[in-house]
Amino acid sequence: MNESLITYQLDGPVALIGLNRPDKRNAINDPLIDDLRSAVLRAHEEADVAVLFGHGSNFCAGLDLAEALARATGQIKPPRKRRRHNWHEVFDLIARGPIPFVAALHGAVVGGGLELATAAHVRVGDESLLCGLPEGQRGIFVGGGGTVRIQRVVGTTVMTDMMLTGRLLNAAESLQEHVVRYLVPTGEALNKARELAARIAKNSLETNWMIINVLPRIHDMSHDDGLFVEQLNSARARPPEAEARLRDFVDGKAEKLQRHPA
Ligand code: 1HE
Repeated sequence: MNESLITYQLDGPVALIGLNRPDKRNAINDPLIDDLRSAVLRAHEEADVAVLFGHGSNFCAGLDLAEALARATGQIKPPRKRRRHNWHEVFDLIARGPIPFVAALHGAVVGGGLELATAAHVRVGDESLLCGLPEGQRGIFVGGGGTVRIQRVVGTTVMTDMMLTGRLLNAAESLQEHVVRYLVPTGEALNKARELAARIAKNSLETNWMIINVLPRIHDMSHDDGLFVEQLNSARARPPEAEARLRDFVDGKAEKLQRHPA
């Protein structure tokens, strides 16, 4: 893995994955997507939760427009064999893999950056946040799953407006439109994301898997199919881990539920 484009660090059960191209505002080019893929697969192997963040003053400026131009003008030749990793594949590894992802967002989260962010399961933003979909201004279209994921998060009305008018969402609007669930002071998003990741890591890994893999699929099913699939998965949540956790509660050894600050 090219350590300069993606940083990777393991902090107990939590993998910290950082986009590390701050001079280009973490714009996503082919080498970065390849390195991101490697980091995500590594996290799948060795972590229970991952945190995704951006180095520098922005989370991610989206598609590398210079690389896109070079490709459009034939300066970058398409590979003879398709080697380039597809954004859909990599973002699906995040969204539908074995472990939850928490995204720490700040500064620009635009275009493909917003598509990447919405592949994560829990999103934290700070007050510097600015979310946008400037594809219309660049003469291109979303290609990292945004029509599916961003539309689901913010709804058709908001996404259509963002794309047609170029409207940017500030931090408060990003919270209102569910782009983020947590809003913290500038500079605090990564700390908050790590705190949430540590909390998520205490859950049953099996239940975490079901939350991130079963919920989105049931969302797309009919009422009847959804209940059926819920029943199957409910029956999966069996011993030994469930038994141990249930026994801890019955024996008074389990942590009591407590309110955490939002
Ligand atoms: C870039 C990119 C980029 C910055 N590709 N190089 N994305 C966009 O349309 C967003 C374009 N970027 C911006 O609007 C601004 O850069 C920001 C608002 C994100 C940040 O502004 P600022 O003032 O902090 O930085 P800057 O001076 O504009 O940029 C610093 C450098 O990063 C500069 O390069 P330099 O060599 O002149 O220093 C910029 O060219 C470079 N840079 N953003 C390439 N995106 C699969 S479909 C997905 C479709 C999309 O993602 S569309 C959205 C594209």
